[in-house]
Amino acid sequence: MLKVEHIGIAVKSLETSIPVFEKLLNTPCYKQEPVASENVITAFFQTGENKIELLEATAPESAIAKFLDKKGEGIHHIAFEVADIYAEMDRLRSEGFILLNETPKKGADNKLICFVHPKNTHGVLIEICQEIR
Ligand code: CMX
Repeated sequence: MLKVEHIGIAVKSLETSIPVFEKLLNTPCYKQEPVASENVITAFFQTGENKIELLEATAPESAIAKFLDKKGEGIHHIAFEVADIYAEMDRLRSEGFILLNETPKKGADNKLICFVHPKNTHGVLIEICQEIR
């Protein structure tokens, strides 16, 4: 994997959390983007070569709504950039990891994404992502 691309943080409200992260990171939120297929709205901050993604649920069935109910606000996933998401999915499958989608999905910020189940990664939800060119 090439680098940590972003860290996803589950929040109850983008309206209240964006100003906090703008102050904390001393940089403006550069983009808000809904991802309808995931029932979330995202907000992005650039920190050096990595990003922070805030995630607010837009429906009760959203993975973010379930996470907030169970664990409360906090780090939701770590996303790694990969050069070839199809090859990386094959590699992870062959190593016995459980992928949460069969084929890459279109995620926020112009990315193809795939999630790895946290039960095989010591409780950390992992995303792999590749920029769509
Ligand atoms: N990090 C670590 N563990 C997590 C987790 C997370 N983000 N989300 C859920 N879990 C754990 C739960 O605590 C639970 O653990 P226990 O079995 O020990 O209680 C287990 O995973 C199952 O959780 P659940 O609440 O029953 O939830 P589901 O099985 O319905 O779903 C998961 C869990 C990870 C499969 C689901 O959230 C998923 O498919 N996630 C990938 C998609 C996603 O997260 N989308 C939102 C972000 C989209 C984006 O970034 O654009």
